[in-house]
Amino acid sequence: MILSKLPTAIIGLGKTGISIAKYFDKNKVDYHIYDTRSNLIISKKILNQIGTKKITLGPISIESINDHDNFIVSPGISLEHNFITKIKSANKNIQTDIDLFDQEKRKNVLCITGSNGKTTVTLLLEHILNSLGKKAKAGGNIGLPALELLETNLEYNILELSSFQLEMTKKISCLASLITNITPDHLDRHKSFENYKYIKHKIFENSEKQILNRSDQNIYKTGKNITFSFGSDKPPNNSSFGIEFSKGLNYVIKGKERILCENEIKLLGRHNLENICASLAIINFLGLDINKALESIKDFNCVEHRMEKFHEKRNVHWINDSKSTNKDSTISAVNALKGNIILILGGRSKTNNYTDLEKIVNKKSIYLILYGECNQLLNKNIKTDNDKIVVENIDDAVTEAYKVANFLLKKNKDKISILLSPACSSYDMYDSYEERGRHFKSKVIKEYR
Ligand code: UMA
Ligand code: ADP
Repeated sequence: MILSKLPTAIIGLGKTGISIAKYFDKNKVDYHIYDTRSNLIISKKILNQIGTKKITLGPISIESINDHDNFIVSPGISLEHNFITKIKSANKNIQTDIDLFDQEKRKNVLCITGSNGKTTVTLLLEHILNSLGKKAKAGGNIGLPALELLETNLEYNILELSSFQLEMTKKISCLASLITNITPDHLDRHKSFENYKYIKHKIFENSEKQILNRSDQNIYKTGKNITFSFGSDKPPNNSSFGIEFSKGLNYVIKGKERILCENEIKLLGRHNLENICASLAIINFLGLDINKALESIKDFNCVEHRMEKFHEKRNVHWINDSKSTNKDSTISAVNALKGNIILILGGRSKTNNYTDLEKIVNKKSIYLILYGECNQLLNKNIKTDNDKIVVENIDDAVTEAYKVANFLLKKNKDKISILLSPACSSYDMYDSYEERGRHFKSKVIKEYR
């Protein structure tokens, strides 16, 4: 509830800011939008909707801060930003769109966070629930702002929440919540791993049920029961899910029973079996039909830019995993593949510590192509006797990867995977990981179809 005679300030004129403006228009709340980018080009559609009088671009002055009591802040804006510090020291109220969503008291809210696998679990859950005839929709970090979910009557509201969104959120109440896993990420913004872990755990605070990942030491076990848990080990009870490896194949198990084999699904890799376990743990908690859920999982396709096998010719398989923006997701990606692997890494680095990745590169004899802003840093930090080629950009990476593939084709008959799983953000050369992934795919299709 916004209780103030002054207009509410919305900070950020991106997807979130626009969704808040729409929500306020509907609820007749007066507002003013700020965006610190002076050169932001605002589309005609947005100008018509909001009007120039309600928008201020450029640095936010102290006078403007005094014009408001309440500030609704977009996730891209860090707590460290100097105007956030000023707003805080002026004792003003700071909230997020997720707080506004919470105040609507929607029933059956399911919240997902984690370092890797958020989007896959969120979309899997949406897919399973819809296949079971339940009206469910996913929003939040996945791209559709949370407030847009309010436009439809839903049986289940699924929220993918990032650490950016959770950081400034005061309260999100839900029926069940889940942290897929926690490994260091976004530490440039959150400063320490401890703080990042704390922010991720905020998702559990007002959740009726916490669905726990038993195998992840970074997820606090609160002492509450661990029924409806998931993990990569054997489950402790019949309402929990895990993974078992037998005779060359991985299986999803419920209690002691094998319920799904990796060769029955379209998703690649053991990490995706973990994502399936996470989704099934929620479905089981909701008391829904697990057998029907398993059937729907079998026709769930990979999500674009996540282990997306988009081209195959002469035993060379091209895979776009551009969403892999940290080294842990790249480790999962290479673990998912058999045969020869040519790995394209690069972009804007988030760390100097590539020890775990270096180990797996050597263990699996992976050929490396290093591109982008951190190509030299990767070259220095990943030591290997295998071939390592340093290039400037994705186009050159594709050309070099294909040369290595041709060399391998002459040498042995094993399957060859050329994998873009960069372990770094895309911001050195692209606006998003999607743009990077699309560029990669179009270059490959243009040259090697
Ligand atoms: N802005 C400022 N000052 C700043 C920073 C940003 O004014 O210091 C302005 C920008 O100029 C821009 C606006 O804020 O106009 C953008 O806001 P935003 O960066 O919060 O982005 P939105 O368009 O609102 O999108 C956000 C999420 N973006 C981020 O968290 C960076 C989207 O997640 C999310 O899909 C969307 O809300 C809907 O909920 C994207 C993302 O990259 C996909 N997420 C990160 C990730 O997945 O790793 C966390
Ligand atoms: P997020 O939304 O958390 O970024 P995604 O589902 O989009 O997660 O997957 C991002 C990347 O992480 C993909 O490249 C994928 O290969 C990898 N990944 C997905 N699920 C997991 C998991 N459970 N554990 C480790 N890595 C994963």
